[in-house]
Amino acid sequence: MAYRDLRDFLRKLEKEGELKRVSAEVDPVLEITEITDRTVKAGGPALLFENPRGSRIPAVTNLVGSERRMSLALEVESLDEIAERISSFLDMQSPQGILEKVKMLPKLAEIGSFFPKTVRSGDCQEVVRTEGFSLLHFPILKCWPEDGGRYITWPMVITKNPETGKRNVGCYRMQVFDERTTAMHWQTQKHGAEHFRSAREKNREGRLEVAVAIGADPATCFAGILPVPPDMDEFLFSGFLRRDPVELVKCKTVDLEVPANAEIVLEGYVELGEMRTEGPFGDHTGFYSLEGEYPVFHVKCVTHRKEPVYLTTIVGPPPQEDYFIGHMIERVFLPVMKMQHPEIVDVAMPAEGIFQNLMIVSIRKSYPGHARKTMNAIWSLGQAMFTKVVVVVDHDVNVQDSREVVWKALCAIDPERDIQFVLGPVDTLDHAARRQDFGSKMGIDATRKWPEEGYTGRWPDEIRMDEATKRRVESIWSQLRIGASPRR
Ligand SMILES: Cc1cc2nc3c(=O)[nH]c(=O)nc-3n(C[C@H](O)[C@H](O)[C@H](O)COP(=O)(O)O)c2cc1C
Ligand SMILES: [Mn+2]
Repeated sequence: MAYRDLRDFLRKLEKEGELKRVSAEVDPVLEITEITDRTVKAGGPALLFENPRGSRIPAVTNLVGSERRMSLALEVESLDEIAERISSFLDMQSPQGILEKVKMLPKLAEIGSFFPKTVRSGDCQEVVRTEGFSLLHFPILKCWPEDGGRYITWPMVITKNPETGKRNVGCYRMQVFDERTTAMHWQTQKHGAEHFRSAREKNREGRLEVAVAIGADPATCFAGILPVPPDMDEFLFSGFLRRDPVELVKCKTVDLEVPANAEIVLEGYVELGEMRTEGPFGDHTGFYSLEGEYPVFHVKCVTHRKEPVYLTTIVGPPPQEDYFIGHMIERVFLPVMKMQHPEIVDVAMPAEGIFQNLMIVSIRKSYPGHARKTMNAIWSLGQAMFTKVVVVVDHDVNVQDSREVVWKALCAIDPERDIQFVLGPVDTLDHAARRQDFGSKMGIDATRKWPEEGYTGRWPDEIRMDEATKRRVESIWSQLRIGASPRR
């Protein structure tokens, strides 16, 4: 059974010993960050701050900041289960006979059942305020000392593509300017930014309607973060993840729909001719992203549940909660990558690589130059385009083990020969790039080199003891009186 809403999931976490209530008064300015940062890094529980200073609304952090909670969020034993579900859909062949067609029906019906569903009313509209509301009533965090202000960090920002009318959901941080306005941190290549630009092209004086939902069942909350192709509804994907459609209600003042089970909704618009300085913000790179010019979101209506809970997350020096979300995305999208590029065996994005800096890919190499083909594939694959360093290794390297990768990859390269530079779009948050949004990327071909690739030597075997010797030593180990056998 899918979680009904955020509180349903919180109840589950509490039952599992995965939620701590903090009743002491703590400050959303810096203190909640420091507490949360320590808790994530210690592998600790989700936190429900019941008395954030200056607000009557409780705040939740570290909701899915561990593998266990991520599995609970998606109601699986391990993330591989979701990958298998995806594979089973991707594997569907065109049916040969009537029997096969009939067999396929349940699967097709299942796909159909994931589409979001519009319902007449939703808990997120228990309270509707078009007057007398203030963003300052919510326990919105100022995360790090040099931050430009308070930031909403886990919103689902909903807009419609002005060309196609298709919905987009994105998680873009929002700096609170005052009671009714925030920044809208649409990074250049993101779908929200595309909507903004295409609306502005039509009419510089116009507005783009925006709805922002905060807090819902976990799979719905992931909608904003999932890197799905443009014009594909993120809520459809959330429906797939939760195995139950996302229910949506019409907003009160804008022509958009929001998850009916959301805790809090902000309705309003972005003025297409208006930009304002946003930042700095202590970002997931572990550094501050500096001030920049971004659109401004004007809130004209706030709706919420009767006693709303405010969901937020911290980004900063890794690992943070976003590492676990990114890792989930990596596992879930692996089958999709494999379908397009069947040589891919596994991929890993270690926490220190902050997603955009490092991707390690293992491949089953079957032709000369295959590793370089894979790098180019990564750089053309949605948001993986940002990957600053792609390391391609052979299929027998365990990419999930960074030590093994450092050892084997560095042994396998002749740097001048095996490193390739390309120019292209880079992440807006990359402070080292020569220009914002534009710079170089590097691919390292750390696979065994073939004669067909110009390698004239003989590639050595990796050292492994033979099995007979291992068995013999095991059998006499205790007689040797060395101590417990260090198993390999
Ligand atoms: C906690 C968190 C905060 C994020 N903040 C931003 C942000 O401020 N701006 C941005 O463009 N992307 C941000 N992202 C990344 C986007 O949510 C992500 O790239 C998403 O896929 C964008 O959706 P889109 O492809 O529909 O544009 C954030 C991600 C997380 C997990
Ligand atoms: Mn999108």
